[in-house]
Formats: sequence, structure tokens, C-alpha cells
Amino acid sequence: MKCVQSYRRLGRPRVSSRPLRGVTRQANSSLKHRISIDQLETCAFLTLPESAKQCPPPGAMGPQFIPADSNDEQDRLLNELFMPPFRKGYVRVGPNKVLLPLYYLDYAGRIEDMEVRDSDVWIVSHPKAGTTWTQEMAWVINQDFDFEGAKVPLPERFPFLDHTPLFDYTDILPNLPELQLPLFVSDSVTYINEMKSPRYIKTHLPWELLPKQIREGTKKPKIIYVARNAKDTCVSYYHHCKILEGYSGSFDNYCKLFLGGSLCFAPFWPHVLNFWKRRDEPNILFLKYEDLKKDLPAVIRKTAAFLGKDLNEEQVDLLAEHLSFARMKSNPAVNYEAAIEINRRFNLTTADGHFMRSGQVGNYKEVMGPELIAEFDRWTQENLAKSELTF
Ligand code: PPS
Repeated sequence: MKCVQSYRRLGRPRVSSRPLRGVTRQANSSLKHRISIDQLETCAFLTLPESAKQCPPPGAMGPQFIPADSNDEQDRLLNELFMPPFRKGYVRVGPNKVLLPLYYLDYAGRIEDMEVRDSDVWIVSHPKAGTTWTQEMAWVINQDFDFEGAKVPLPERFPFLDHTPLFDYTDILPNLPELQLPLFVSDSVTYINEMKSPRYIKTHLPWELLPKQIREGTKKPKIIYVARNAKDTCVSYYHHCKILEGYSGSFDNYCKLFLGGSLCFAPFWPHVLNFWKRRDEPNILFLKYEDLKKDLPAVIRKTAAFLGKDLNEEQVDLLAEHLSFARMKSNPAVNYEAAIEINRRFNLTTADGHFMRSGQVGNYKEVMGPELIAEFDRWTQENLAKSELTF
């Protein structure tokens, strides 16, 4: 049996050569299907989950578990600052060592093998690049301006494929019977598999972890990738992780994790560049947040052309108004206030803030000092030197 290390916090299984003590039955309920409690208390390592064994990403090294007692600073920061109740550990997956929650391994095989449809519309992005904005734009255009239908919450009509792997509620739910999770939260993969066409699918997974049918080109859904400059993405992701994902550290430490490729879906540049190099493929449209800010009507026209829809100027203006920051901030279907409220109500995260936060280009200047800006700029130049991509 293959044994791998796991990364856990106190009260949860962790790498140790000693028998594990103080590991409660409840704390390990999510592992029941993988390993028995008896094994846990006598075994130094956890077994690799079935899904990971069956389906390591193609061409990839497969998952690497982060040891709990690592001396690596990034691992230590993650362990100390980013282990909320719904996150049981992390893995690095594939040649780019993409950081993902341990729970992702329960879904990796199903995502790899999922049936993609040519009629799907996918929005792919690194977190905080303008995903929600792009989703709403693409949905309204492709649904022929069905503003009535757009009142349905976005996560329901445009679900997030990797939502469930990000939030492992298996230990939490038995103690919170009031917390009722809709299927797009409790099993986002099943929800999407059962959707009627045309399906709208959001994902933050990088190219190499998308379903096989997309990577191999046997299915050609329309894919819109949206990218945003690294500094604003980082600031936005920091606030997001505080209000929605339970990050408990400082902004400085968060930047270390961002630059070090140790936040979910990182590393940042391979994520962006793997789509940038495919930007001329007919089923891929590459957008930038900065361009949506600069000239939203132009991006609306470009997106409509990509989706095969003719728009008149009145429609373009109407949609630009619907997509304005002020309108989206006050639109309950897209502003995620309900999700933040649930987190607060059930004490899953405690920080204050809004998903629709600044909506600006250059907001990083308010929180980053000159040295940090210079470090981000150097890092950006190094990574973009061989591409024609600029921000
Ligand atoms: S997520 O959680 O990854 O899906 O987040 P994502 O939607 O990619 O990014 C959220 C940021 O996009 C901003 N946003 C907008 N900016 C301008 N105009 C509009 N209409 C708009 N809608 C969303 C949102 O405010 C987040 O950026 P920050 O910098 O945090 O404000």
C-alpha cells in the first residue's frame, strides 16, 4: 500500500513517527472512507485517497503532500495561518505544483474524467481576476439578455466546478444541522454534470488540471480566460481569503505565500501564461480585467462576437450599465453577500468586508510599500519577459 505524508493541524492527523494521540473520532470523520480510526492511531502516514490513485493528472507527477513538520517557510505559514475548520490540509499537484486543499483529491478523478459539452461556456481564471464580472457578462450575452433569469443567484446558474474541493464541511456539518448546503456547494461536480445545456461553468483550475476532454481537444467548449495584474489580484485575494476562506495572518505574510506559489490555484504566472499561449485558439478568448475597466463596451462587443451573438449599441449600453461596479455591488445575485453572511453566522470566518470591494485598477498602491511593489514588479518582469503579455 502506498503511503504518503499528510499535512494537518493539532487535533487532526499529522505526520509523526509516534502513534497519533488526541485524534478524536469526530475530527476524523471525513477520513472514514479512506482509513479506519484504528489505523490512524498506529500509522505514521495516511493512505493516498482513491481518487488520486486512480487519476493523477496526465503528464504530471501526481499529488505531493505537504508535511506538517516541514521546515519550509511557506509550508509553515500555511500551517499556522491558513487552516480554517473546513480545510484539512494541502497538496501540491502536477509539474507546476499547484496548491490545492487536500479535499481536492476526492474530486480530482471526477473532474479529470467529466463529460464536457461543446455547448458549454467556461470562465477560467486565477482567483480574483474579474471572474464574477466576466461570468455575468458572458451569461447575459449568451442568454440573449434574460435579465429576469439573471436574478437567480450566479453560483446556481453559473456554478463553480471546484467549489466543493475548496470547502470540506464533513467534520462541520454534524455539529451544525442548521447549515443546509445546496448541491452546487456540497457536490459542485455532480451539480454541473446534471445541468441542462447550455451549461455555464466557472473554474479556477489551471489548464493542466482541466478535464481531459478539454486538454485533449476532443470537446471544444467556449472558454473565456480572464487575467488581472498580480498586485491587484494579490490584494483582492487577501481580502477574499480573510472573509471567505479563513486566512488569519498579516498582509505581508499573505504576499509571501502569493509570490511563493502557496495559495490555492497558485503558482500565478503559469496559470496565466498557459492560457495566454493558447489565446489564438478559436474556442478560447483571453481577456484582461484592466481592459474591462478601460473600455467595457469594447469588451462586451468582443465577447459577444466570440459567443456568436450580434448586439446592437443599445444592448451594449444596457449591459455595460448592468455590469457597472455600483450595480454589481448592490445586486444580490452576484455580490456574494449571502455567502459572507453564512460564514459569519456559523463562525466559519470572522473578518469583515465585502466581495465587491474596490473594483479598481491600482488599488494595491494603498496597501503595498515601495519595496514590495518593486519585488512584485521584478517578479512580473521575469515571468513575462518571454511573452508579449503586459499589464
Ligand atoms: S473570485 O472569487 O475569484 O471569483 O473573484 P473574482 O470575481 O475573480 O474577482 C473579484 C474582484 O473583481 C471585482 N469586480 C469588479 N470590478 C469592477 N467592476 C465590476 N463590475 C466588478 N465586479 C467584480 C471585485 O470588486 C473584486 O476586486 P477587488 O479588487 O477586491 O475589489
